[in-house]
Amino acid sequence: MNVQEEIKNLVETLNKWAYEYYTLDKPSALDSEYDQAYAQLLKLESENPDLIREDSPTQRTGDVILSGFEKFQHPFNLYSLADVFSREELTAWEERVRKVIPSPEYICELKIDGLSLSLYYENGQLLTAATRGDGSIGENITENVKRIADVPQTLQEAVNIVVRGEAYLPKKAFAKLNAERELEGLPAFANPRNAAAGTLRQLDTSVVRKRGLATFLYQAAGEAPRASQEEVLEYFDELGLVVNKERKFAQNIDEIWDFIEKATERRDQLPYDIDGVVIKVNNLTQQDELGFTVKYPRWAIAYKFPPDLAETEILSVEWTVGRTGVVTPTANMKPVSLAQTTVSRATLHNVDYISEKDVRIADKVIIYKAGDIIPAVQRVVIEKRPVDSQPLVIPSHCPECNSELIHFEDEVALRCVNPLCPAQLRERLIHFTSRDAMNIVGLGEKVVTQFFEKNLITDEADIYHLQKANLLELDNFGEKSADKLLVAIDKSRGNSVEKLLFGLGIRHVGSKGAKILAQHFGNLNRIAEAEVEEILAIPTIGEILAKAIKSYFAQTGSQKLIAELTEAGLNLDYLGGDVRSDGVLAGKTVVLTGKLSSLTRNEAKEKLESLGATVTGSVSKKTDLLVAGEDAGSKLTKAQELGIEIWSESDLEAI
Ligand code: 0OX
Repeated sequence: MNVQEEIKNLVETLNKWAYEYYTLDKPSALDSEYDQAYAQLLKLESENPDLIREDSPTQRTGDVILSGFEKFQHPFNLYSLADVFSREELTAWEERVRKVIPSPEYICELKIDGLSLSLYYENGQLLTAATRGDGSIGENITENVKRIADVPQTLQEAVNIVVRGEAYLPKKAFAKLNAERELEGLPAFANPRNAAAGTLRQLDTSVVRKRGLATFLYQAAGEAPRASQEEVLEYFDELGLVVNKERKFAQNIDEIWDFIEKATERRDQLPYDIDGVVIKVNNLTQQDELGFTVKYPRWAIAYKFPPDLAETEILSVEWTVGRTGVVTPTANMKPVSLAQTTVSRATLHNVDYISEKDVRIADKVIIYKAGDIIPAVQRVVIEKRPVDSQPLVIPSHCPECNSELIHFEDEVALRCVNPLCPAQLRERLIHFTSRDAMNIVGLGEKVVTQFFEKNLITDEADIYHLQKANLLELDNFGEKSADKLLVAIDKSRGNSVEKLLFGLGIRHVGSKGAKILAQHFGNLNRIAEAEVEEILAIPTIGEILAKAIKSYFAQTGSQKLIAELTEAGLNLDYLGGDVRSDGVLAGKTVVLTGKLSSLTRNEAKEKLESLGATVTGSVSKKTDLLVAGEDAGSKLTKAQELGIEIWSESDLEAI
């Protein structure tokens, strides 16, 4: 077998396995077999780049940074659904249907609480994916949708078809994402739907891939490929598109209601969020007869679930200090069952929230799960408030170190600004060792807390001076675990610097921001010395972050810590590989436009980046250089107007 054939075989086998895994839910290969075949394909492709096939699974995982999303005009108006909230309203709709179609057959589907999107396939290839937008104009999110694992790049048949469906974040992926965001000091997403929406609007496609979005497709837009909704769904399944299996025929309102009741009961056990049930007339000719109102189809309706509520009592309010000094209130409540879990704590967010809700000790409150996950207070039952009730006392001093708390004007948060506050230090250390930061395996929250309590570490640099004897002082620590931890600590010295930068816990600096800064400057000392303007020259970095960096490194405490970490042998360079801080375009912001002939756009981008440039999508005052290929249009004109340096493709090649 020649290489070309071997590549073809591998691509076909891997695509088949992916189809079985994601669509049929019946994998025929082990994960390790898949990984092995994938690695072999990668190897052959890197040795024979001209034999890389468009349908290769490796082409789906390559990531890019997008500059934004273009508007997308849908060729058909994408209707949304009318909502009903009660059996009465639903019955009224069903009776209206019956006036036109005397004995309709309905199909009941779960209403997935995600984000509506449409996929455009031509000759079986995914060409474009767009959000619904206002139903007429959406956004082109093709690159991101290509990173959703269960969306086939190639259908099982080479057809032209437009499909609509929902992209959603499974509950498990949502919980994992929020746990990670908490570690990064980023606000948690309120619910999986918001998280899915935020993910689809990511400019860094690698983020989309990692977050684990999934889809359910439920409608053919434009000309229908089959005669009924059920047949359309079966056809989607044959094509390799994921359809929800939880659907049922119904002949009348009782059968519809039965499906709704069962869905209500099963809702919490489903691995994804649903917010209701969609009922559709099954026969597509009958759908046409019913037609549309100005906004909605008459042949379908959404029954929306009422929110789950429970009443309980506030027992106490606890204030905890996070690593950035933010002091957050949490209510302890009488345990109560809510949406199938027992709830005894609810976040009260911040001082503004407390005064807005006027929550008091001993109040009876109605609680719900924000986004079906996080318990929150909907309202106080004022008529049940005890007569002697008093507003909550907002602490004036830190519950851990007793220093005065500050309520900055531009913030809702209450802050402990004592840099030596033990709670902050402990939380900072936990953050420093966490996976996206220094990733010291074996040095999690419990171990850090023990070291901290035994006074063995007081700041980040102390971690690197721990001795085996210190480790053996800890509970459940023997020779083996001590040696292992020492190796993990030592290994972290060699991390690429973005991990350290993120681990320092600088306000507003998440792991992504840290990476961008590290890539751009190449070394921690260069970041520490950079002026706000220099940092702002990076297009994706805003003023808040730039100022936060400047003010962090201006503090003597930070300078001392960096000196100690340097002394302890930590690597301060960006090791990501391809970016050279000493390249001829180091620190320059470059835009590529027009058609290139000798390089692909990606190759040109890689070349520019290897010369130290940051490549962005639009020309602005911040642009240093425009590389213009053939037929360059408005970007070239704008660059000329702004007096920006312009290179041709051959200028770039000449370097
Ligand atoms: C859902 C869902 C949404 C589409 C256009 C007319 C009928 N969120 O799960 N919409 C539809 O169908 C609409 N079906 C669904 N299952």
